[in-house]
Amino acid sequence: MSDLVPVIRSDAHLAHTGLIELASGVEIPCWESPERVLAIEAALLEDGSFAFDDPTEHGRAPILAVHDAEMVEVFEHAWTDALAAGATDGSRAWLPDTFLLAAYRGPMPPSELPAGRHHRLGGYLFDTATPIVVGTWTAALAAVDVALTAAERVLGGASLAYGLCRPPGHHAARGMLGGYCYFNNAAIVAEWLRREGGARRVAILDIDYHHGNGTQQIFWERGDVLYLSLHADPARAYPYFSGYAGEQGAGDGAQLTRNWPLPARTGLDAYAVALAEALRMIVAFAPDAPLVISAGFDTFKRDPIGDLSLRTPDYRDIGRMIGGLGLPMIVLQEGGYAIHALGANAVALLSGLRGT
Ligand code: Q9C
Ligand code: ZN
Repeated sequence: MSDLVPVIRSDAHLAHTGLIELASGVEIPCWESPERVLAIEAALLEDGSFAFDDPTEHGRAPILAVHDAEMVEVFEHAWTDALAAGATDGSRAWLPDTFLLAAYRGPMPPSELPAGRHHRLGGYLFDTATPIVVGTWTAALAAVDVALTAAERVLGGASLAYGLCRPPGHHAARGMLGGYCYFNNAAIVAEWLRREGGARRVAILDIDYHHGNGTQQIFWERGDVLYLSLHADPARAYPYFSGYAGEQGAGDGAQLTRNWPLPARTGLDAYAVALAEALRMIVAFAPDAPLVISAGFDTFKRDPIGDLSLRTPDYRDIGRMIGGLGLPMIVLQEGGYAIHALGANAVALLSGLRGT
């Protein structure tokens, strides 16, 4: 237990800075900022139990195993097309004017497409929280490499590895970006464990404050991937349109999605009851791969966009509960916006997971 925990991190995220986001129609600084990762890195370094490493490149195949190829292409070229068209002077993030909802065309056949891929991006967004800047594509690719490199460390024998992903991933669906997420790092790892890691059954436990709509969508009909999520009740919380208790998967994936929508101000006691249920489902599913954990600290009592009430020491208890499964674990960073507490919360969770 004295082994250092591998932490995979990259500087590529630093160039992904959106500047502003819209909150209830008001322009505010982006909560999802580079400082989040810097704060976590500083705390892990200070703790001394962690060994930092950069990711290795895995190319596009693992991404295309999960995401729509056209979406990936449009995302890759949105920034340069916007620049080339004079649609941005490069000083601010790009966001499309229009979002292509199913209701736009109704009974009409699909329309022809605009020439610029920055405009086409509007066919793949579900909110305004995925700003595109010059470093966004590179950062999103690096976050996937961070996640896959962490997975490789665990397959290589580490009982726990932490992928310090930024941007996060769990709101990105097969053909849709949103919620600060571009590529679904956790889903890509789960699919990669199936295709390249020799696994037959992979479980994903999502403890971010928000429902992981993207991960749920990607594996909705899959009999080989269990998706479990504890999150704020979407009746009041983002992303609003998924994460209700009745959503439990379909087809081969029937009963292999499960959601625990939580009331405002949920603290450790009620959280632990839901978590224990989720852990029992993981045991029953009997994964033969490392557990993939989508870890968000926006469940923290003082998170600026959350309303749950977990405190720093609670993350150690949560970690101990999950670690009690005895499964190897790949922890991937999702949300968490209380910058001053992110480092302590990450140290607490990871310490609990490794049983200290
Ligand atoms: N006023 C993750 O935590 N906007 N994404 C919320 C609140 C988007 C959160 C607005 C929140 C996305 C990975
Ligand atoms: Zn979140």
